[in-house]
Amino acid sequence: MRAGEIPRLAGYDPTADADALRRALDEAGCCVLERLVDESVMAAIADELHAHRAAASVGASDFEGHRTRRTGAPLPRSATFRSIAMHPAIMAAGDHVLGHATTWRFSAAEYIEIGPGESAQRLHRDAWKYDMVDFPCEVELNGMWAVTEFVAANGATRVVPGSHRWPHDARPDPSSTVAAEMPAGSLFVYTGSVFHGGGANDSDGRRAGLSLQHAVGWLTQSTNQFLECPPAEVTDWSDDLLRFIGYAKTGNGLGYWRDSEDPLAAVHPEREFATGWATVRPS
Ligand SMILES: O=C(O)CCC(=O)C(=O)O
Ligand SMILES: [Fe+2]
Repeated sequence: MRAGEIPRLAGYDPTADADALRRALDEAGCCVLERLVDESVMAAIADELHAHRAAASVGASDFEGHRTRRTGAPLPRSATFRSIAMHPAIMAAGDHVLGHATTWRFSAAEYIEIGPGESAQRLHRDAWKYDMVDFPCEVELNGMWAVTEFVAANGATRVVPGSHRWPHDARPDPSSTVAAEMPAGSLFVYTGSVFHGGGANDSDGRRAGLSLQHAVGWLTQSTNQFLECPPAEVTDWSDDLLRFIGYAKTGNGLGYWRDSEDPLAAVHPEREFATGWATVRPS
């Protein structure tokens, strides 16, 4: 791993690559996992989401991009996305970066298409969304699936490897970024404290990616999962996925509902769940 470069793994083998992934996240705050899934998986997700893109937001702000289309809610809209939302590489990265919290969970995902002529997004830390609090720990583990190939010319995410260790008031120079270039089906994972931003698209094609956010269980999720994935519409989803998107208690007295009930009981009223909100984590 060289300073200033994005560490890379050829896919992710949980036995052989776990240490290298953890080292990459510690030292660079990011890693590219090349060809983690077949391109056809990405194509299937794009197909499922394209049905919704006509209504999606374009150019809502400078930050969101005036030539960038953002289609939300891939979890309820794409069964294929649901099948990779808990990919072992994501779980390993999240456990490493956010394992200090009682639980960490899915926060949001967005299908981002950067169109020709788009300029570079302002460099930022994703964790700034939390009122720019200077947290003493990592609070987010995020990612970007390459739906199309990502190259510098078409707007591959720009990143400053190692900037997760910079002080709170440090700001990068755009010339210090490198492009997270990767073939379709690859995943770029990065912590909420790494400076990055969407790249300028100087090509004549679209750059499509699926942006992922995950956060510790004690922070608000970016998108409201209980509105996007309401109980009556998720009865056939796995418990693991439901827990992962927020149907779970966490911390010491967070996430319960009504009479100290387990939120999963809202999806499955026919099943028995333990009640009580105190101390999920053994002391
Ligand atoms: O589109 C990209 O490459 C990055 C987008 C991003 O960082 C964001 O919207 O927070
Ligand atoms: Fe970002």
